[in-house]
Parts: sequence; C-alpha cells; structure tokens
Amino acid sequence: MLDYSVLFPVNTTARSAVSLDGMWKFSFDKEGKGCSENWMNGLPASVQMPVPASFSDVFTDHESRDYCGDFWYEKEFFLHDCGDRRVELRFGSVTHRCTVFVNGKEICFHEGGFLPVVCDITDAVKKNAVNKVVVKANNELSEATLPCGSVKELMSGRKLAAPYFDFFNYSGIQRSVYLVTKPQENISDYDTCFELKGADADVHYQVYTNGVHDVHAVLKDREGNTVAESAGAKGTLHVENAHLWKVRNAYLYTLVLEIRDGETVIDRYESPLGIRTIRIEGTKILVNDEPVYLKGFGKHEDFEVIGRAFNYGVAKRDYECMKWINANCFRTSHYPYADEWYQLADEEGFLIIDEIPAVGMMRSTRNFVKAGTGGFTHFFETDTVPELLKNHKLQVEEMIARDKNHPSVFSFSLFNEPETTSKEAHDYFKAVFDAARPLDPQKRPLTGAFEKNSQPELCQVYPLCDFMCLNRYYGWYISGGPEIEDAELKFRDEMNRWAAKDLNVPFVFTEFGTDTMDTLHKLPSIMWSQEYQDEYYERNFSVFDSYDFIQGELTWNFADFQTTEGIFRVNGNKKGVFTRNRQPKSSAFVLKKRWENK
Ligand code: BDP
Repeated sequence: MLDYSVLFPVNTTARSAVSLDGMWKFSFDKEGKGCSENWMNGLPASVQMPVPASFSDVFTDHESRDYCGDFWYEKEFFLHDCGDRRVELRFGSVTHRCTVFVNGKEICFHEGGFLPVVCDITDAVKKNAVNKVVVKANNELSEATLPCGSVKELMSGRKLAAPYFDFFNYSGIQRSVYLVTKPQENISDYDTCFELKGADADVHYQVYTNGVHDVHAVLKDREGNTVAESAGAKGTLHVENAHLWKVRNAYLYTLVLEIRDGETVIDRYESPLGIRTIRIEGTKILVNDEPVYLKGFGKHEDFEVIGRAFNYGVAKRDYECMKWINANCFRTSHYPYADEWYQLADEEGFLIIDEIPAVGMMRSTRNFVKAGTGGFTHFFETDTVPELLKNHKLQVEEMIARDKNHPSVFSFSLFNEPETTSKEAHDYFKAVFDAARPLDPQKRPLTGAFEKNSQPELCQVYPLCDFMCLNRYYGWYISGGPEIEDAELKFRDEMNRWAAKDLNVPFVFTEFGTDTMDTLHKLPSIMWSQEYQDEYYERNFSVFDSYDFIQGELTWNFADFQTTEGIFRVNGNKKGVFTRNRQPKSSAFVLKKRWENK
C-alpha cells in the first residue's frame, strides 16, 4: 500500500482543502544549475505562470514551447494556526517528475506525470505565517520511464523531447494544487465493493486509518437521508431498495466515514458513491448484470493555450458533446486524467477505461507503420527494462489506489500498443498484470490496447487480458483511399482469425479513425476529406456488426489534438470527430445517428 493518501481533498468538519491555483513564479533551468544555486529557497528570476496549465502554449517563441529539461515553480501561501494538525500539499500531477521543497527544505520526489504528488509538509511549515513552496520539475523522456521516449540534442546543445508516442509532450503543473490540513489520526484510504440482492444491495467497505480509534460509516441518499450505518473499519452497509448507478443514468449516494472517540469526531471524509457491479460473462460486458455495448471515444486532455491542463469549461463541453452524440464510454488514452474527469463521469453515468501511461513501448512512433506491416519492433530486451517495469508497476498501483472508488471506472488498461510478439514482452506484461490483479478490491476487468502487429497468431500478451481492446486502422494506415475495398476484406480476414480462436471474451475497438480536415470536402471522397471519414466509419461499422463478440467501439479520437511536429501531422492529429475547439465534423452526425439506437 502507498505510504501517502491519494484521496481527493475535501472540506468537512475535520478537514480543510484550500486551492493554491493561480499565478505561480516560473523559470526554465537550461543549464541545470537550480540546485547548486539554491533555487529551492526562491527563484532568482522568474516569469508568471498559470497553474494549472501546460507551459508550452502560453509562450510565443519556439524555445520556450519546445523546452525540454528542468523547470521550476514557486508560490507563497499563508497558513493559519492549525494547531498540531497534519499539513499536506497535493498536486493533481506534475509532469513528468518533480521534487517539492517547502521553506527550502526538500520534502519529496515523485516520478510520473499523471498521478497525484502528495507530501506531508507538517514539519516544514510555519503557522500564522507566509510559507514558500518551490517545485523543481523535469519533462525529459526515456525508455525507463512512462511514457517512453528519448531526448534529442541539437547541435547547439539544446534539448528536445523525442516522444515515442503521438501526442505533444505537454508539461508543467497541469492540475490543481491543494493545501490540505487534517487531523494527525486520519482516514488515509477506503475500498468499496458491491453485491446486488434483489432490490437491495450490500456495500462492503474497508477503511484504512493510521490510529486506533473506531471507524463509523454512514450512507446518505441524494436528499441527505441516512439509508445505512455501520460501525467498524470493515463492514457492510445494507441498502434497501437501492438506487443503482446505471450507465447514462447515474445515482450517487454520499459515503460519510468518520473516526470517532466516543462522541468526538476525530476525522471525517465524505465522497460520492455509486452502487453498481461490473462483470464479464462470455462475450458480454455486464453492468448490474445487464449487457452494455460501449460507444464513445479515445480522448486526450488537450486544448488550445492550456495544453494538457484540467479546465472545468472544457470538460463540461466535452461531456455535453459526448451526451449529444449518444456516447456512454471513453478511454483515458494514454494516461490517467485529472481526478475531476472521473468525478464528472460518475455524475453523468459514463463508463471509463482507465489507462496507465504505458505508451511508446516500441522504439519510435513511426514503428507502428513498420509493425503494422509485420515488422518486429524490439523493446523488451534492453537493459532499461527492470527500471521501466518498476515504474510501470508503481504507477499501476497509484492509479488503482486513486481511481478504485469511482463507479465510472469499469476497467483498467495497462498498456497502449506495445510490442507484444516476443517472449520478453509476454514476461514483462505478465509481471505487470500479476502486480495489478490483487490491487483492485472490485476485481474489475484488466485489459490493454493492441496495435496491428498484435495479430492472433503472433501476439503473446492477449491471454493476460480479461477482454480484448484492438486499435485498428484498416482504410487509413492500411489500404487507405482508393484501396479501401481491400481494407474491409483485410479487416474481415483478421477478425475471422480472431473468431477462429474462440476466445469467448468481449472485443472492443479502442481506436479506429481517419485524419480529417474540417475544411476539406470532396465528392467522391479522398483521404483527409470529411466524406472519407464518414465512409470509413460506415465500412468499419459493417465489419463490427458482423461479429457478435464485438461489444464496443471507441473511435480515435474525440477531438483533434496537438502532437509533435513532423511530416505525418498537420498542426496535430486530425482524427477528431470534433475539432480541437469542440465543433462537430460531419462524421459526428453519422455517429450520433448510429449510437442513438445501438
Ligand atoms: C495509435 C496510437 C495513438 C495515435 C493513433 C494515430 O495509439 O496514440 O494517435 O494511432 O496514429 O497508434 O492517430
């Protein structure tokens, strides 16, 4: 178990959470001299930087936008006298790694750019006084860290990120920061799982604390009425006539957890709770024992100016677009998103495939073309693998710890498009899956998204998955444009070979799509035109509808998004069904119509 709490900060009678979002001081550290010059005590020269935001797109020059290396943030905050309470900082994430200092004192180091950084700063802060937090961050990529990539050095010595993945290496403090105070004896974590009993439901819970006092659990309905109560750190809340959390029809209770000493409440944590079960039976995905066909998208956290930062306005618009188009699911490709995405999905009744940033596990982004035509793209034979595996397992642990209580999360995806055809790949992922299985109290299905090189006869990794997720581009990377009729035949051929394996598990398409310019129309269609995207989808749907083990379609991508520059991309990846500013392309209407009745 993690030695820190990833529970989302809340304000209750026993806890306070104050946002530190706003303008922070910011400085690049090109020469890596910040530590030797004691920047942890305060940045000598700085600019103002919004938090949360990626730093890249707020600048107007190339060097700043494409900066790769160390960079620093600083913020002063006032801490009221909070007695002997525990004081913590919680960053939703810092990309890709950071060291946190408070009043010059080093507090913690965190690796991985898409999960919370939580640190106990009790011994470093002054009460009733101004305190200073300084963050040293770094956004370099390597083959030992997630996501995978490398650093390229220009002749001038300037460093550039070389991602092995197809999204811009946005970095910075991209999610909200909270100053948290809570009792020394506190609730650090809790688990829930559900059992449906006719019209009733049992909510089994377990609460983790760092003390000896009793735990008390109360479940309240939407109106605030208590519907069940239980004493003890482990127990069951029996709910009569339970309102279930249903797909696109969510009902949320509130779980109130307390540590009590007689009548005195020592700690109190509150969180929404949705009662639902998830099960895979044969080729069906069952939510509350009812089959669900997944309709929706692979997404990105990506928007103009703010880059990968969480923003409620953008998130709200995305959910409105997904509701309008009749979607019910998305995958957090290719990294765990900000907590708030899951909170909104819980409210709106969306299902989430929650993905770890295990992306780029082929030697270069371009290798997917080679792999797609049968080439072998070594990855798991190198000496960086032990370190990579250690980071992979740790991030899986952090992701499951953070997201396990969200009703929206119905599955964890442990990779995207790695090399899977070698014994080394199998052994690597076996270790990841073995580490992940015991971590989820709800035993949700585990999966990963497979690239075209993961063919039924070659892939060594698919037996580890509880259901299959395929990323397939028949009609785009394979037999695109004038050859599209071949694409359909080749697609059917592959699906027939999967069918022959008789795996008896659901198959979900987690990627399929075409780059499409919102300005380009052409009759008859050509690649990149809107008409082509529409036709491509129709052909893919006719294949999907021919196999009853296909239980979902998440197109690539919800919206156009930024990538690294290059000859493959015109100001980013244009496979969005919506433009980057969230307006529909014509295929949005094709999907809306299909998903209305699916
Ligand atoms: C897949 C990747 C995804 C890319 C997509 C594409 O999983 O990140 O953006 O292809 O090429 O290989 O558009």
